[in-house]
Formats: sequence, C-alpha cells, structure tokens
Amino acid sequence: MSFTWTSKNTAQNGVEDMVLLSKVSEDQITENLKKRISNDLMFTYIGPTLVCVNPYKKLPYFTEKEIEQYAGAQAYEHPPHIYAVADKMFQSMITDEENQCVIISGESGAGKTEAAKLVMNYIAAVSGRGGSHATVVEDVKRIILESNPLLESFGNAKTLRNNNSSRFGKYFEINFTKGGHPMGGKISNFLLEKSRVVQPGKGERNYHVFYQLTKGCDAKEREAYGMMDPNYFSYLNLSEEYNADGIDDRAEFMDLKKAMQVCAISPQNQHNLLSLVAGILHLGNVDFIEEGNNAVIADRQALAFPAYLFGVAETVLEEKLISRFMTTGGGIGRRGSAYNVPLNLEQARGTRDALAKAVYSRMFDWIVGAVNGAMAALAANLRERQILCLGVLDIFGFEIFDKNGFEQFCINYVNEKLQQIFIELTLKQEQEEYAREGIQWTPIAYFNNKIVVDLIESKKPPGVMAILDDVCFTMHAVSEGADLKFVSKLDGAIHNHPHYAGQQTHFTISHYAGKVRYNCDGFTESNKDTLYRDLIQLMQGSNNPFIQALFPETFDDTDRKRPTTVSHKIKTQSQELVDTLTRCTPSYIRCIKPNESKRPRDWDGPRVEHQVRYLNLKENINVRRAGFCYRNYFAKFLRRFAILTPQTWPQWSGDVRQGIQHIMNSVNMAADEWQLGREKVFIKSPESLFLLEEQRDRKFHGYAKVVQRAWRLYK
Ligand code: AD9
Ligand code: MG
Repeated sequence: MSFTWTSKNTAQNGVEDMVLLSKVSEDQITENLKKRISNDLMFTYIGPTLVCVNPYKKLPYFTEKEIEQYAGAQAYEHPPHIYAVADKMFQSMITDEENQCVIISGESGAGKTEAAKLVMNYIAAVSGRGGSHATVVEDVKRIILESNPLLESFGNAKTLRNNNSSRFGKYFEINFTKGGHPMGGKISNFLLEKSRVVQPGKGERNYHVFYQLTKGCDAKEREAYGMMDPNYFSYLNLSEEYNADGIDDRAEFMDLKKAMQVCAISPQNQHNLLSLVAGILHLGNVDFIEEGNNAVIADRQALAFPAYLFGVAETVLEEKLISRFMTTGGGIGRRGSAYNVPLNLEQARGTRDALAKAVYSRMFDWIVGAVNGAMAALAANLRERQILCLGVLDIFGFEIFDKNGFEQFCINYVNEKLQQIFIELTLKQEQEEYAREGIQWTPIAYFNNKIVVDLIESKKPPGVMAILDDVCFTMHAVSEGADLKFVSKLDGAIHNHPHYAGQQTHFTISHYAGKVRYNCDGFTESNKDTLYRDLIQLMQGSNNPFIQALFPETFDDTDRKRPTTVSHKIKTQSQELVDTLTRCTPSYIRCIKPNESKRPRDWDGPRVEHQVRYLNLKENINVRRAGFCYRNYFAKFLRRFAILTPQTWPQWSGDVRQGIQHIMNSVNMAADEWQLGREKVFIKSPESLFLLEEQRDRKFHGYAKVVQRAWRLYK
C-alpha cells in the first residue's frame, strides 16, 4: 500500500489546523475531521490542542521513524501528530524548567488510554538517551511502560462502550532530572469501579485478569488455584460474556506475568495476587439457601477453595458470611452486650459480595503501591534530586448507559471537573486576560459547566453529594427506603435547578456531555461503602501475611466521627487533581469517538458533531483565531529582545512602550500583528514571534540554531 500521510491536499485531506477553517461551525469541524480520518489522518490541531479521532485500526505512523522525525522538530514542519505534542511538552519541560501535564479527555471508547500510552512511549523513547545512569534510566522506563498492561489487567474491562474500558482514573507523573533523564514516577489512581467484580452488566465482562487466569494458566496453576473455565464461576457467568474482540486473554496472561516481574513484584507476591483473584472467583460460587429466615450455605464444599486461598478456616468463613457480630447498649461506663445475628439470604449474599469487592479493590491499591515503590527504589539509587515532572492524565470517559448507577455518577462528575479545567484555562482565563489588559476583543460565548459541577458538589446550598451524604448519615442501617429518601430529598432541595429533574426512583442530570438518567438503586449503600468489622477481622486472621496486610484497620469504639463516604473521597481527590494539574503547564488532547460500532471507516456524523459541540471545539477555534499566541510583561519582553535595536541595547531607560515600538519597528512587524495591553505585550501569530526570535538568535549566536531554538521555546 502506498501511504502518503504527509500529503497537503487540503480539499481532500481537510485542514491540519482547524484555526484555518474557512468557516468555523460545528458542521465544518465535523466535516473536516471526517475528511481527515477517511484518509487515515487521525490527528488535527486547534493551535496547540490536539484532536484525535479514534481510527479503530492500526495506523502505520507510530514507528521508530516517526519518533525520530518528531524529536526536536519544529511544529508544522510535519503533519499533526501526538508525538509532536509529547515532544513539545518534553522540550518545554527542559528548556523552561516548568512541570508539564497532558489532559486527555473524551467519552468512553474515544481513545484516551491509547493516546496516553503513545505519549508515554514517545517520552520513554526520546528521554534519557545516553548519560551516566543508563541502567537505572532504562529500568525506570521499563516500569513506566510495563505498568500499563499490569494495571489494565486489573483495572480495565469490556463494557458495552469499549472492549478495553478503564474502570479507574490514573494520573501518571514521570520525574526527570534537570537534563531530562527519567528517574522515577508516581501513579495516583482513583475510584476503581468495584461493583463490576460481583456484578458485570449483561454483555459486559468482569476485569480482564479473571479471564486471563481462567483461560491462561498452565496445569500446575490450574491445580493450585482450582481454576476452571470462566463459565464455571458465578461472577463471570452472570454476564454470559467470556470473550472480547481484539483481546487475547491467554497471551495477555503472559504479558501480565512479565509486567509483574518488571514492576519488581516478587514471585511470592505474584502468587499471592493470583491466589486472591482465584479466591474471589471461588468465593462468588458460595451460595446460600434460606432456612426459616436465616441464610445457610447451600453447598459447604464450595467453601473449601476460597477458605484455602484466603488462608482462613472454612468454619470461620462460613460464620462470617451468614451472621454478623453486633453490640448493643454500650456507652460510657457500661458494657454493651454482644451477639451474633443471623443474616437472611439477601444479607448473606451482600456480605459475600462486599468481601469480594474489598479484597479486589485493596489488591488493586496494593499493585499501584508496588509499582510506585519499585520506581521510588530506583530513584533512590540516583544522587540527583527530582527536578522536573511530566504528568499524563487518563481517566474513565463520560458514560451514558441504559441503566446508570452511582459509579456512572462519580465517573461523570470527574469528567465535569476536567471540563472545568479546560474551560477555565483555555476559554475563560484567556478572555479575561484580554479584557483585563484592555485588548481589542470580541467576547466569545461558551457554555460554562460550573453550574453542573456546583449542582453536584456544592455544600451550601446542598448539592447532590451533600444530600446523599446527609441521607447516609441519618439513616443508619442500609435500609430499603434510603435510596428513595435520597431522591425525595433531592427533589425537595433542587427540583427547580435547570440541570436537574427527579422522577421518583430516578433523577436526571443534564451534564455538559448529555443528559444522564440515574437509577437511585444502591446509591446510599455504594456511597457508605462500609465493610463490616467481621469481614476485616476475618481477613486479619488469615495465615498469609500478605492478606493480613491488606486489612490494616484498627478499631476504636469511642470514635464517633462521621465515616468518610465515597462521594466525599472522590470530591477531595478530584480537587487535589485539579490543583495538581493547574500547577503544571497543560497540554490538551481531545479524543473523539467516530461511531458506536467500533469499526474502522464507520462515521456517525451526528454523534461526532455532538462531541464537537460539548468539547467546545468551535469556541476553542474562535478564541484561538482571534487570540494571541504570545503574551509577556513589558519589561520581560524588552529584556529579551532589547538586542534587536541600537536604541534599546544595551540599556533602554525611556518609556517602556516606546522601547517595544522600536523593537517591533526593527523587524517591520505588521501593525495588526501585535498589541500593547495595560501591562503586557501581545503577539498574534507564531510566525511573528518566530521573526523576533530569529533576529534575536542571529544577533546572539549567528545562524546555526535559529529555527530550532525559537520553536522549542514558544511553540
Ligand atoms: V474509556 O473511557 O477507558 O472506556 P478510552 O480510554 O477513551 O475509553 P481506549 O483508548 O481504550 O478508549 O480506546 C478504545 C479502543 O479504540 C481501543 O481498544 C482500540 O481498539 C481503539 N483505538 C483507540 N485509539 C486507537 C489508535 N490510536 N489506534 C488504533 C485505537 N486503535
Ligand atoms: Mg481508557
């Protein structure tokens, strides 16, 4: 196949930077993206923002050749590419000594995780070449790359939207020495979707690792873990889906083992992890029948494997699954009485599932901790301190299903927060700065989703999360009425909010990316996320120290603090994330999903246009078109470019504005290319800035490095 991806035929291929569209409308943007992807061009710019359309097929321009081509290259020298964005981040980090982050957004299946991996691959390929710490640097890079298959095995699953859907959020910070050698990193993970472990939806799958283990283990492992085919296990056969297109579970089991090894997880701990994965599957096969009102184990033989794999006695496991230890009547100076309360069928199943979810999520956190520990250990070998940092954010995308629960609510809330950052930094602050500086400017209207963020997280007046927490605290036991009470309280408090509508057992939020109807079923229980003390003590009594360590809690009966809820935790984590991101220089990658069929070449125009709209691409182009690529304080500008004219060099002591005028005159800068604000000078196009930089470099260094330096600095 002859593939000319560098072709510049605009009529056929569309424009490479949509700032150059002849007419800016959602229609035209969609059309341009369509033209490009029909020619296998998945990347398009809006100034520095990269728009990626998911090609749903392997494209040929991700080889060593492209890595070399983009490394240190000028922007616009080559067609738009994610490597260009990654390169710019890397170069700016080193040259400006500023921490960088890339915020990758888009709905579920749009290609965020693949984009994140491309950025990480590129950075690993171009950074730390040579140097004195070659071995450590190579080890760090290997961990950075191999953490992906490891975390995907445990944290990704097939959903109706995406065969490899991330069910957790991840922020990966790579640390560098001043010279750009990777020396470690840190993963922050948040909100793993726990309910999937015990209840994957119809047509979806549980986490990949379960299929990898059931299909991929050898005879010895089959025996050790009591492995059977996936359909033997309740937690897998509930959804009747055992395969995922494009995923080879057996091969990925091998990849998982290699990844665990690279991430310095010892053979013993690899075995511990797989034992727990198997233990969870076997636990799911323990079922109950009802005798009188009480649950009893349906088939006591089913207890053998989970008890063995968790390192606990069968009788203790049985007792903890069918009864709960309760205390009553305690208080100051009095001892309460304690007794075991038998559970009914539903409660026993709930207890079993709660145990499975807790073991899984704690294991997941342990894995993240292990990867971080391995990177920290390598960094400790280096004498240099961490100086710079480059972060890659890849979270779960916005989701709308037929049935949306608490987890969709949290996922969509985090997406709202990220949209806020984009709006704040690219639309709002930019325009506010023009207004503040008195720059001539026609304001551009856009939808600010702050109103939706407030609806969800506001304390006063109470938003959805505050009301949910309140119901969770006031209604103690997980009672059937709690979820309904929650919706009725929502209705009472926020019924007239323009982005809210309540319907008895449901409520709808009009998110920035679309309306989502949430089923209130399970909201209060998921938000409380209590793990009964019995289960914690059960696992603390394991004969396996690895398992004991996953349950480190101590109990204090005098503690009357409100327990932390999931919504409180996600709110705090999201805010911390926003704070971290806003301390870095951000780059944006906006991913677009071209269809629901997951097939290449299938283009659903209205669906794409909807994403173009809610991702604010039109507003982004308009702000960019009317905007200025460069701004800086008068004094700083003057200091940098004073060398250009004899009037200002070596010292200018006159009026600062006049000095700037001299500099602009010296390069014959067109009048409509720049403006002076109150404190800052603004330059419109990159070419004009380039002109200044070029002249400056000529003066300082002669011709040699002119082009590269200017672009590395500012583009
Ligand atoms: V979710 O919010 O985690 O559910 P993502 O992360 O946005 O979602 P992902 O990166 O997992 O989506 O992409 C979904 C699928 O699209 C992948 O499994 C690939 O089959 C396909 N894809 C995405 N990007 C590319 C690409 N650059 N080249 C080829 C791609 N296929
Ligand atoms: Mg993903």
